[in-house]
Amino acid sequence: MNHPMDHLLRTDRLPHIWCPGCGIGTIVSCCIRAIEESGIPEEQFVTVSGIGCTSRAPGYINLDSFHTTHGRAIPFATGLKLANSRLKVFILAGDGDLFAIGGNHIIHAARRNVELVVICVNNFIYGMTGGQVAPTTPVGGITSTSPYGNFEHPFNLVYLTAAAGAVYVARWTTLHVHQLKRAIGEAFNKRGFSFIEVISPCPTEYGRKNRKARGIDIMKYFKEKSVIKRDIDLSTGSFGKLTDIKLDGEIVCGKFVDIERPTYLDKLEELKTVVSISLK
Ligand SMILES: Cc1ncc(C[n+]2csc(CCOP(=O)(O)OP(=O)(O)O)c2C)c(N)n1
Ligand code: SF4
Repeated sequence: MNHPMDHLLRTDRLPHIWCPGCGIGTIVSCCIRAIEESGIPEEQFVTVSGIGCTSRAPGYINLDSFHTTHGRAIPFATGLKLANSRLKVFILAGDGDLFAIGGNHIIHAARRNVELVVICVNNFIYGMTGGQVAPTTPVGGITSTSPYGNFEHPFNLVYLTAAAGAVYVARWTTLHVHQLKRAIGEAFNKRGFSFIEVISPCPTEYGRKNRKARGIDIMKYFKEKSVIKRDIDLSTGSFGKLTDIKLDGEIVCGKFVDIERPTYLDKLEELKTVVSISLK
């Protein structure tokens, strides 16, 4: 029997590679539902990924899609947007991809306000390559390269992108499917750089080492520990209530930035006008 969303999946590529209990499939489902509900013609959407388990997602989505090298999804996507400003370009990438090797690109794309939607699958680890420590691994988290517990301070991804200049910033878990779908839809309608962090289970590499070996154990943790806060506005500097994610600690979810400011292409057009007038 066909599913109403089948036309947005490359069903000939299925079954997918993800482990049982992995959260990436849920995120793909939220993306394609948001596309469907957005009313924006499907042919305007393009999806780009880097590398890692997450990066397989665009391979399963039936849109124009590109699987680039580790860390380079954002510069590639920026090129697409600059070449054709009508495109709705969204990136699906891992926390390791976006904030380790590609860490430089994400802060500059946010600073420039390039119109992109970045959906970061944060599973607290490098999933595909054997569960190494990531820039998001909570302090004390066990990974294959931190067997006695991670001692490095992790990035708080929503602080970082808000501080860099993103016009839309939100965090949800894979438990919050309605909120996540709505956030992706809102981001598709923003002019500028949007960032959505999705806290997602990796039972195989992260869960197994941290007393949550099944996807359901991690979903229970999300249910018990996630707190939706509606009164945090990172664009005005009300940072106090948004704590870092600690091992087994609270996960503060919500929309933290939703502002307007000129995009990179707006500024470029403005400059072209100024230059053409001054050359006359
Ligand atoms: C330039 C480059 N460096 C390193 C790698 C090896 N590599 C492949 S996937 C990966 C980790 C990806 O982790 P993350 O982005 O968190 O994605 P996940 O697998 O957890 O979804 C690494 C280091 C690579 N493929 N290319
Ligand atoms: S290793 Fe982790 S992130 Fe990768 S497919 Fe398996 S559960 Fe998902």
